[in-house]
Amino acid sequence: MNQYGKITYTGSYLPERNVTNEELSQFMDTSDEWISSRTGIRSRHVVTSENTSDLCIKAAQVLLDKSQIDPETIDFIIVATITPDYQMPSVACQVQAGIKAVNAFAFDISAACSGFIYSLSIGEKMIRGGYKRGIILGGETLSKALNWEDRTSAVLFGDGAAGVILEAVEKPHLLAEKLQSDGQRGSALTSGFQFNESPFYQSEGNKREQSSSFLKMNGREIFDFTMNDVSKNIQSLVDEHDFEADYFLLHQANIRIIDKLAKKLKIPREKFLSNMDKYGNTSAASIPILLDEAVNKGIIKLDSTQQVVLTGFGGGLTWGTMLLTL
Ligand code: B82
Repeated sequence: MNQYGKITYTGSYLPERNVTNEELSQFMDTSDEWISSRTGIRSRHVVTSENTSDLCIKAAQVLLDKSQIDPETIDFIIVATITPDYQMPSVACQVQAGIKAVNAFAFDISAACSGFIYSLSIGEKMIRGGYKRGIILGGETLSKALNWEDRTSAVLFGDGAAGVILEAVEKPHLLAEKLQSDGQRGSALTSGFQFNESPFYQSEGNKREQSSSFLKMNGREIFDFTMNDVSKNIQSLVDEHDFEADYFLLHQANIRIIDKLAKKLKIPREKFLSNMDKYGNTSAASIPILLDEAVNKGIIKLDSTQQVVLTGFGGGLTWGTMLLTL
């Protein structure tokens, strides 16, 4: 018999330390007015001693506590992140060890702010292929990737982790998806250049490239990308499937992106959930944090027939939309 993936639980973990715009303005030339009027962000959580794996293990532990699932029954763990502790082992393998999911296989996905959408898509295919149960997480510590002397980018991001348990059921819940990438525009949003310190490596660029190990973004270019490519992606998928969405959960980068996309798609703004005021842009973690918050508030009900659109967009460039029924 065919089987499909269904989201059965959501969970999240935010590091304790909360930093307001006001606090940033004490050591950067910025202000609450400047940041909140341009971005909708008022505060963000940042790590003071934890790394991405710590946040992800805590989010996974929340999922296990809520569901009372035995970690030995988890078949796979996928973590979407662009700020892993190490290149190797993966954060997903660290989570496996942390929660003692001894029977799982585990790997990370690198697709920036689309990472959770890509990972959920992959996880759902795993279940269609026969696996029964997986944990899909998005987790980031962007605070370690930022140039804290750059007031235009450092104020935008925050740390956090969240995710879902995905389980096999008989009916499809992921109804349709459209994932896209455009590597040609990769330079619009970059982070974490790894330079080569081998004695054989002679590039002049090696030193200059050091500056670009920080997160760098061309705000105008990626903003235009959301208005052109991301809006078309959502519109075409929704039209193709005559989808009547109750809610839209988009990557939380900037309140103006949400406002303008709602207008462009001619969809009531109230259908777009947002929480970047409290968390800033948490990259791959933003959609699952938003989803968990909506579930905890009772706005989204996991055992309903609600129809939900999830859309991620970010570095790569990568973007993608999923149509779900809950
Ligand atoms: S901005 O271009 O500087 N701008 C327009 C909204 C402010 C007046 C800007 C800012 Br500030 C913050 C984010 C963006 C943006 O477009 N972000 C993204 C776009 C596509 C994909 C990912 C992101 C992201 O920030 O994660 C623009």
